[in-house]
Amino acid sequence: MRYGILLLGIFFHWVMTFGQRSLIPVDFSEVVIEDSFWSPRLDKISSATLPACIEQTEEKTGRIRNFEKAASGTGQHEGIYYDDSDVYKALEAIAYSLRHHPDPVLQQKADAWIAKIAAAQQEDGYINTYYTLGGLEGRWQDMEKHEAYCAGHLIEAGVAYYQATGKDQLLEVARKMADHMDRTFRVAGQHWVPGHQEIELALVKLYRVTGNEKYLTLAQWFLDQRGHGYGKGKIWDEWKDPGYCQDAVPVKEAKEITGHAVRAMYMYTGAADIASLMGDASYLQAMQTIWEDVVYRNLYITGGIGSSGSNEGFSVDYDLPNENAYCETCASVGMVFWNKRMNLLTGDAKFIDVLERSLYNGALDGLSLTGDRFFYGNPLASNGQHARRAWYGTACCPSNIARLVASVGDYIYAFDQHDILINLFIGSRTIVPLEDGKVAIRQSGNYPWDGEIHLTVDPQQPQDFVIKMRVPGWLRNETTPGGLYHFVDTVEENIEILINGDNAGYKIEDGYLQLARTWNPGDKVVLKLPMPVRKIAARSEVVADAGRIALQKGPLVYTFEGIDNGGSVFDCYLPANLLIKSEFHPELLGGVNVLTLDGKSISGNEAGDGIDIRSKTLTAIPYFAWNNRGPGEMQVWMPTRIGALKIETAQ
Ligand code: FUB
Ligand code: ZN
Repeated sequence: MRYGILLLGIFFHWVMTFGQRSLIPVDFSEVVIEDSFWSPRLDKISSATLPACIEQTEEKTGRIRNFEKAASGTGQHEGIYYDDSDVYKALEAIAYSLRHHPDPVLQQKADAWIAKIAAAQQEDGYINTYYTLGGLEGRWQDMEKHEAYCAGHLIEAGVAYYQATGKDQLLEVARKMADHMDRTFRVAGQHWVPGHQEIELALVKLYRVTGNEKYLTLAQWFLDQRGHGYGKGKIWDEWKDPGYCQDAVPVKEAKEITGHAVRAMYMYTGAADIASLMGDASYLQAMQTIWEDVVYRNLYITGGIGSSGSNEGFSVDYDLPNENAYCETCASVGMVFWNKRMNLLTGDAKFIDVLERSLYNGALDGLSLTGDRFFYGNPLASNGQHARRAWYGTACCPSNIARLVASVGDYIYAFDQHDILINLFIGSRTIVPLEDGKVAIRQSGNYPWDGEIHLTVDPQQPQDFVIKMRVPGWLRNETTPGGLYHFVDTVEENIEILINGDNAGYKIEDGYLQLARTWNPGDKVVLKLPMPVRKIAARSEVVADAGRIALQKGPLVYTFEGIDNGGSVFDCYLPANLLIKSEFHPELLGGVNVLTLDGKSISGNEAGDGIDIRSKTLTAIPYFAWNNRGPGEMQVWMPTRIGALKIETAQ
């Protein structure tokens, strides 16, 4: 049943795609993770992050009580109007985690929550505890109120839980809500512009799993509602700022990124899905333009986006402050979603380069190494005022990073009729159903610390196809597409590729090393990606990074934390001709690579009429691992000259 439905979805996918390039993702449920970097993180999600989310959702806040009350029709809503979404996102994360860690107790907990959610659903399919408890007459009035957003997260959870467990109670609740929205808006011809996007991408998932085209049509309908002045509610009537939720112009006509970063990411994720499934090139054009605006002018080196706290989103081009960076965890998670879809749509590896940057840096930073502390914002410098927290009033980030990490299997492989794409280098196993037969793939290595990747390719019998292994941008001397950041030096290091022990010829196309041949059962590929430490500078327009460099090795951006550097990092700079030593420290921060370098520190001299410059050995750790030993000074972008030793002050 499960595979029948899934294959039906894929069939429609092919049929509707026509001539347009569109790849098929291998989803988390088909991938087994066996990786020295990610497996312990998946373990932490199940042993620490999910218990933390469950405790907060069920005991410390009223999120589950809201469903109980809505089912019984008595009591007051507790919390914020979008709190239902956190329950759904936690369930989605549980679903992904169950796939790796079967856990009957956790599954019982999820089943119990799902029963409560189902009991809270109205006869007509509507579900939202804020309005059920606050008065159903108020529903679907204020488009900012996140009803469709919560519905979207319900759908994503229903699909994931079904994929992970085969149980469809939550999926049925989700379908009923989707049907309710279809009747209420599209069929009735009543405009609705969701103030917070999410429903669009979720409906595409519902379409993929059910094969029911109605959900795809509704997804596109929601997308096409935007930009025509149909918005009603706080954003439009009080703030008079439709650009905040990307509603100033129709999606296909958008030329620049505006507004709230998470809303934008979720919307463009849905738009890319729709473009790929509908074969509609006009969305693609708009998204290429917007993507360039984000990546060429508004991206942090960590892959984070949305520098401004006031709108939780984008400000003007190149405004990328470090200490005051907002850079919400959810926005980096959204970058991962969107860039995956852009890659599927175009087959271009540059999107995975950006995805990888956001995943390993901006997003992963949102989760503590213990798994139970979170960052909402992810600054690139700190005076000691930033600390990870157990939870947030608006708690979108904890369950978002939980579901991303637990579903990392979603981002490793993609395929079309005769091609298998290896997008991320994560130890894992999967079976890819190519047109001429299934191919088992096994990947191993020690990424992100080391660039040697081993692949076993196992078709059932000799078979012709192409394996496309991504050659990361950082190896092609492209720090980020578009040149917002560039490597200070050009490194000419050669990739090595061995097939069954012999050096193999290759060509690189669209950022992929293409291995076309007749593959035999058990063929072995070894890819050696050199991983030197690279110095990065930003375009001169990025005032916050002027006279500074950042360091990167492989996909990881590094940072300097006070605790490793005698307490202070703001008095240090990196002189020219820097020698950098790189060494793995298994005992530090769960095992991280550490960079040491001969830097300089300055201080006032004893006479008080000048400065002393001293040599100082400086230590840098991967950015994602900072703030796991308490708050303190930190900065990613280090000055290269005394004149740049200016500390940003909090606004
Ligand atoms: O509005 C719901 C969530 O809360 C958004 O996605 C986050 O940015 C935060 O505002
Ligand atoms: Zn968030």
